[in-house]
Amino acid sequence: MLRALIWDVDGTIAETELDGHRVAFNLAFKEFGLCWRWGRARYLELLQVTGGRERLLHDLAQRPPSQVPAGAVERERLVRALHQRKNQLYAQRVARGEVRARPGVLALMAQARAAGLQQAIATTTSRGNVQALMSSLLGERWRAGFAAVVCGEDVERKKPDPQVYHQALAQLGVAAHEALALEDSAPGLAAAVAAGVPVLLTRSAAGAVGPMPAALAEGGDLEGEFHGPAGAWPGGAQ
Ligand code: XBP
Ligand code: MG
Repeated sequence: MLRALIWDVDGTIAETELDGHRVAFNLAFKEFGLCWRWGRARYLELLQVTGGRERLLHDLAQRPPSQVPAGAVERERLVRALHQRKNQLYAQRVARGEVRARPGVLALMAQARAAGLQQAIATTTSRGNVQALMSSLLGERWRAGFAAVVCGEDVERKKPDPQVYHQALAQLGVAAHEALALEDSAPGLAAAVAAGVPVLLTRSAAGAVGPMPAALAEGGDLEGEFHGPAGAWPGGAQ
């Protein structure tokens, strides 16, 4: 029996990546006097690396030595400062209402609550970003509607590692097969599947490309039709 919905954040609840985090990163680079800019195509490549700080470290490792601080400590310090500033700039954009929920998300959250399902968040993003987005979408009291909120700071290994799902399931007190995950990306899908949680894949602008047979069902926005081995869902599920 289905007892809980577990929500990914970036790409699933809102299209936060290309016009949210990416733009905030570029603003932070500019403020720090760096000539770096991440275009949309480059950012789509970089999304294979989950976590903003990890993404930045990965990008730095590919830059010519003249563009990055020589020492590992200095590099780490720069990445930390850039990531912190990026998150401030991202939160400001969100607070100005520049990031909206994807179609069908708020309706499904309300339906799940009315049906007595528990809800949780299992994300790679920082807690401050989750707080900024969810309070912008649902109001300051949003946290009361979620039995568990597991974020990037809570795990040692980010998605595609299943740790974030293991923690969410433990806090919800449900078995993996009693939950349904909503994910938009390959690393998110892999994390949920590795924890044994079935996934409804809601493809986003920055998320999954190509066939994703590990998903229980897949589609675009949540208000549309989903398809899986059992047929179309929710319209014509067998
Ligand atoms: C997606 C991510 C995040 C965001 C940035 O997370 O990889 O890292 O791009 O957030 P999910 P931070 O889809 O699991 O929500 O900069 O705070 O890491
Ligand atoms: Mg995602």
